[in-house]
Amino acid sequence: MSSKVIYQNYVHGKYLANGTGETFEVINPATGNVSYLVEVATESVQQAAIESAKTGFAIWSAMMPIERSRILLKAVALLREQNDDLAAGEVLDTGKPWQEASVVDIVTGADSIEFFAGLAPSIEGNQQPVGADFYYTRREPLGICAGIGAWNYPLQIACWKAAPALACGNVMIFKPSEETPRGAMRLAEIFTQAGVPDGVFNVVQGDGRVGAWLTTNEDIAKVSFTGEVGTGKKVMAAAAGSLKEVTMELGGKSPLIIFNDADVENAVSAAMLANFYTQGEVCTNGTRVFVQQDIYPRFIQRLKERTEQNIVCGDPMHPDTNFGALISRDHQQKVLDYIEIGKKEGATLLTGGTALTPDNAPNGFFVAPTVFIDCTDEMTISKEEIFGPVMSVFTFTDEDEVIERANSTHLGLAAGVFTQDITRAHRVIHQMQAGICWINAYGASPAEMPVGGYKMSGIGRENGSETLKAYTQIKAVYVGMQSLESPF
Ligand code: TXE
Repeated sequence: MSSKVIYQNYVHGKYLANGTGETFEVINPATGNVSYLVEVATESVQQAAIESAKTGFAIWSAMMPIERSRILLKAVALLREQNDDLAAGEVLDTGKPWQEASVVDIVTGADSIEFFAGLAPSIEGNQQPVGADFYYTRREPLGICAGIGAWNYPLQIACWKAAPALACGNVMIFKPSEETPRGAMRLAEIFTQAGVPDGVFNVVQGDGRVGAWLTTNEDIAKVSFTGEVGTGKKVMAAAAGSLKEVTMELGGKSPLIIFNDADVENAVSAAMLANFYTQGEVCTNGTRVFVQQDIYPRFIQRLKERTEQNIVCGDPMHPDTNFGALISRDHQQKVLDYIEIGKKEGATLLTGGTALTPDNAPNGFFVAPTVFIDCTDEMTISKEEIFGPVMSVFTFTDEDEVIERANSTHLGLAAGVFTQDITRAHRVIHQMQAGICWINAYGASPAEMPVGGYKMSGIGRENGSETLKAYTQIKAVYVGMQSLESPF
C-alpha cells in the first residue's frame, strides 16, 4: 500500500471517491520521485460530474451576471492570496522554476478570471425596429463546457478556460493533463471557497481516455482543448459526433526574425526567452530564429556567451534557478532524440546538446539549453515542434526571403520581429501567418490580448473580449405588435 497522498476527483464542491480505487502516479520532474497518487475518473465519477454540472448550471445561469462577477472576483482574491503556495504546487508538478511560477502562472490565471468577471455584466443583446414590429437578441450560455488542459501551465490553463465559460453563465468539467493534476484541484477548491455553486466547476482526472469521454458526451456543448496538434485533430473529430463547438490551442514552430538594425542585446534576450523560458516548454516559442546576415556574427557571439553564463539549471524550487526540468523522462528522451537528429542532419551545435545532472537535483529530467546553427529549412529540427530547450538559428538576406521562409510551415501560432524600423516591423508582422505576434518583444500575453493560432495551430481564441463570443449563443426574438396577417 503506497504511503503517498491520494487525491480524488472534484465533483459538486467536494472530493468524490471513484469506487474502484484505481489511481495513477504523479512524478516530480526535478527528482523523479512519486509526489502523490490521483484516482482516475471512472464511469461513476463521469456520470456524477454530468449530473452535478446540470444542477450547477440551473443555479449559475439563473444568476445575474453581476452576481457571478462578484463571486469570481472573490476567487481572484483567493488566488492572489494563495499565490506562493499555489506556485509551489505548480513547480512540484511541472519542474518549472519557482522564479517563473511565483510571478507568472497564478498571476496570469487570476488576471484572466478578473478580466472576464469584469466583462460579465456587459454581455448584452440588441434590438431593432422592423416596421411596427421589432426583434431583439439575447446572448445565452451554452450549458456544460469541457476544458482539457496541457501540462506546461496547468493552473493558468484551467483559469484561462474557466474564466470566459463561467463569466458567461456556463459550467465547466475540466480535465488537467495526467502529468499535472494538482493546479485544477486547487482552483476548484478556491472556486468553492469563493461561493461558486457546487457543480459549476468540476475536475475529472485521467489520461486521454477520460479526455475522449468529454469530447463525445452528449450533454457537453463545447470543448476547449489545449495540447498537441495530433491530439487536437482527434478531439475535433470526436466532438463532431455531437456537433460540439471547439476551441483548439495547439502547437507551434514559430519564427523570430532579427533584422540588421535590431538592438543585439534585446534580440538575444528575445531568442533566449523564446526558447529557454519554462525550459522551452511553451507553445508560442520562437524556435526558428532567422538572423539577417550582417548582425549574425555579433548575435551568435552574445547568444553563446549569455546562454553559457546566465542560465542556472537546477532544483526548480531554489530561488537562483531560472531553468528547470522537463516534464518527464520520456519527454527528456524525446528532446534528446531531436538533438541527435539535428546533429545527424548536419546542423552545428553552438552550445548545449546533452542531458544535465545538476548537483542539487541529480535525478531530474534536465536537458541543457541548446542552440543549433547552420540549420536549413528542410531539417527535422526546423520543421517539427520539439517542445524543449532547442533553438534552431538560420541566416537570411532580405525581407521577402525571410517572410516566405517564416511562413513555410503548416503551423501558425506565433511570430516575432526585431527591428528599429517601425514601418518594416508592421509590414513584416502583417504578412506573418500567425495569430499571436510580437514586435520588439516576445512572450507577453496579457488577459486583454486574444491568443490563438492560424492554420494547424488552432481554432478560436483565449483571453480578450473576443473570447466571450465563444461562450454564448445568440437567440433572436421577433415580436409582433399588430394582428397577424395570414393568407389562410
Ligand atoms: O499535449 P497532449 P501535452 C501544446 C504544445 C504541445 C502540447 C504539449 O505546443 O504540442 O500542448 O502538451 C488529453 N481526447 N500547447 O503533451 O498530449 C491529455 O490527457 C481528448 C499549446 O499535454 O496533446 C491532456 O490532458 N483528450 C497551447 C491533453 O489532452 C485527450 C499552450 C493534452 O495532451 C486525448 C500549451 C484524446 N484522444 C501547450 N488524448 C497553446 N496553443 O496555447 C490526450 N488527451
